[in-house]
Amino acid sequence: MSGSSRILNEALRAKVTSAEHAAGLIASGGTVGMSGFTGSGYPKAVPLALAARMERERAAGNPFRLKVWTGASTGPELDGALARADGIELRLPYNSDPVAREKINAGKMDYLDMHLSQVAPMAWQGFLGPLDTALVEVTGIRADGSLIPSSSVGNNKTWLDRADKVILEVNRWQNPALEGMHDIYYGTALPPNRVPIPLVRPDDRIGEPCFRCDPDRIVAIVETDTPDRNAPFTPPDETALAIAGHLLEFFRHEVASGRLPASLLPLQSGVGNVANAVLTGLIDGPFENLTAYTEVIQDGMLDLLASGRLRMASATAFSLSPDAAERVNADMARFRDRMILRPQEISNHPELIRRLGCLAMNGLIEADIYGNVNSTHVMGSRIQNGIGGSGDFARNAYVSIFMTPSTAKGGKISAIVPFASHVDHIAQDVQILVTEQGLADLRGLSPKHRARLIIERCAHPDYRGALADYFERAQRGSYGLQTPMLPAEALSWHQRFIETGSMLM
Ligand code: 0RQ
Repeated sequence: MSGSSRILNEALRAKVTSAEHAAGLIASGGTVGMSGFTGSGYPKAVPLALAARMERERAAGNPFRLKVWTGASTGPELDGALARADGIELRLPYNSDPVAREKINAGKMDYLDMHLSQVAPMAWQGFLGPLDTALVEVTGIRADGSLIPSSSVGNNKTWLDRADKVILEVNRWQNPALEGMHDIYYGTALPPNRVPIPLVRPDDRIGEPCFRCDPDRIVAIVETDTPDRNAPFTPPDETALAIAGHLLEFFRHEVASGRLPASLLPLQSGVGNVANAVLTGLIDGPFENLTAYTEVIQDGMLDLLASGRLRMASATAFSLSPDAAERVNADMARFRDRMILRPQEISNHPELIRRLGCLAMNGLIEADIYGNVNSTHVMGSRIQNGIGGSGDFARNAYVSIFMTPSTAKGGKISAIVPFASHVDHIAQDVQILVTEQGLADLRGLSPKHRARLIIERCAHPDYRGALADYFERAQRGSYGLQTPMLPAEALSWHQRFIETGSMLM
């Protein structure tokens, strides 16, 4: 594909228009399914035009609001701009934009935080209501009218199939060599017609490289040339390196004990400092021929691919720093055959994750002494981001690992608490807990043994004594002794933080 236009289908080329015109085709009160996952592949021009229109309409006394569905997080031109214009009535399934987060926590925007694998099936089941418009970024349009996906796949196939009308952004900034990297599976169906998904290895291709889309439903096409939101990458700090060290030691031990093969099992990794440190650490580790069956390809994953340690990576999106994005773009031909981007209902499919035996590694906000994990809410009520794919992977993983620094906010918050103020992952879904202090292998342990190990291995020394004291007293004064608890005290650490700005006594 070359030349000035990436729209090789003549009939569709006639639908090219301005972002303002395209935004004018979207009616207030409707639902728009947008592309975008972890800051990649989201539409960049029409949402800005929509936000400008929302501001104008609001000034004229006609509030203009939409329900916005995506794959996961997007960028400031989408979530940031629409939230600032007070234009989002309901948002699902994941958000990390700071402006949108403030609106949600101020009660001005409804937010439905969902398991990422469940969004497309629920849209098909009809539980989420009708979908008026699909607004999807693509890399190009082939002569036969099929759409070359962009740097994320997310829920785009479902939005393109389900929406009454389709608006496309064709982004010239996306590397044309993305063509052929995607695997769009068209075999899903609702029960009772659902059949097994024929994927048995992370590198299996079971679908098509492009999206199909009925050209009659495409009402507008906007051409853009704008980069994805690529957040700069901070090198791992001491805490992240310590967590990575404990985890790599655990993997070595599991291989030596015969519980994991020498090439491990397909890796799933969250994003962020700690996850990147773990992936970087694997470059120097003894493991070869690794694979990844995960949600996003981030910097560390790319380094691991470049080192040859990682044979291939399957995901639904990229999430790269500007440097890494440049490296991928410059060397796409080399990377392309070793990366597969799939719809998120396949990248995060519980049945596939269980069958492939993924090693799931995710971050957390807090864990309690029994290993219940809160991934989403600060002090039980303030949403940070959302559950994302962590639930899809954690419950179904071969080994479910959660990792975090043992404190937050300069030591004023303990990440290990008597009782989690919100629970995303119940203790049964949390097998390994790691902080910079150490690693607790919770497999096969009853609640009281889990508590002793978590306090001893994972808690920060500033909080360890208070946790041990709470646990001892709970064993004497609890209503029952299966999972000892003092209800009136269990959330007192959070209350103290809310009142004094610190959990420290
Ligand atoms: O806040 O940015 O204001 O300083 O949370 O925390 O330590 O930088 O860690 O980037 O790994 O994020 C759980 C949020 C961790 C993430 C979470 C504050 C902390 C900071 C970020 P600031 P860190 P991370 C599949 C997996 C759910 C989705 C998921 C997440 C900010 O991992 O969103 O797992 N997970 N997806 O200060 C108060 C605490 C805190 C706290 C952290 N106990 N109390 N604030 N913070 N702990 C992959 C994808 O879905 C892409």
